[in-house]
Amino acid sequence: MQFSDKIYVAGHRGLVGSALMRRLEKGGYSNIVTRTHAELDLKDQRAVTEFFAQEKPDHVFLAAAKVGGIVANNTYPADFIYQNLMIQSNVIHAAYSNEVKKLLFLGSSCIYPKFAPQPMKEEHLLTGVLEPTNEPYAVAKIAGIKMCGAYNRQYDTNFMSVMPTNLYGLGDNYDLQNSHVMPALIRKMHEAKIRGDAQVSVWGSGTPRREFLYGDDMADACVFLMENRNANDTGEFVNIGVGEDITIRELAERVAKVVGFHGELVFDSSKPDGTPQKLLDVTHLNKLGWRAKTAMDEGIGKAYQDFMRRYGA
Ligand code: GFB
Repeated sequence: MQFSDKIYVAGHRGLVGSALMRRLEKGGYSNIVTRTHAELDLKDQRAVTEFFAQEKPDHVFLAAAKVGGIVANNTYPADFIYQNLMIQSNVIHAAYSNEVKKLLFLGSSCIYPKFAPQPMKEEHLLTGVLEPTNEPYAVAKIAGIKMCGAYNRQYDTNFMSVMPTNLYGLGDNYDLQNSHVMPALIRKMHEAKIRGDAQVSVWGSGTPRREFLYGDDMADACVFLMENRNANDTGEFVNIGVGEDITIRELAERVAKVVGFHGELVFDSSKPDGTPQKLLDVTHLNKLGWRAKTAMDEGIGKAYQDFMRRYGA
């Protein structure tokens, strides 16, 4: 990726997309093209085709997606499969048609089977049944990986796919129903502290294990791969994670400490647990030359500061 190259960041206002913008600008890239959702609906094939023909980007970060936590996935399965299939199909095909030099497609660690061996290696894809709460989303993301691979095979394109673990950080979604666990806990604990509540409700049993990667680390990994690696080096796709996980109970305790909530955690068994464990094997990524840098407590602290800046009372 050259400094003069035109880079399209699809989804530049999202958690990963906004981190990509910060990382690219810091890295000296200035020829970046973006469109808001209102300006360009990525589900609209004609609009995407016109946009690519007009802008002719050299590099594409495909970070636009319909995303959400466990309950959002479970409540809006049609939206998750339809929107993601449309967005990624339109962008990947337009990237091929317009001779984009390199594209990076962002997936998710939920592509792996519900009971995949842990830590999950890239080779575990499609070796078992998926977790039902997010199966439609996972199927869309698997289609994205396979689409990039198919275009590389048939058309000799250079489309890479990366599968991040659970992400958190600046610009996250703090909606109490639809968000992921980290932002939900930050908000719940902050509000409980302000109100002086004695308890905070944590969904599920608290026993599922999850791995958390800071959004700016994720962006750094994506730019590293775009700058230094090609689809031939990455294989079908690469996991992006930290290589360590914790239980949801441990996560809640850590967030409570950072936020300063000293009350009790109450586990709500009416809410789903989802996959029992999601830990990525990051050997492949480490061999390609990248590892995560942000310690979890530091990352939670920065996310909390960002929450306070945006919503704080
Ligand atoms: O982050 P999360 O919604 O997604 O939930 P998944 C992780 C775990 O945290 C689950 C528990 O066991 C939840 O029950 N949890 C506890 C909470 N309290 C809360 C809360 O207040 N809010 C939320 N949201 N969870 C998603 C997938 O799975 O992960 C997506 O549905 C995507 O497809 C994403 O892959 C990264 O890790 O279970």
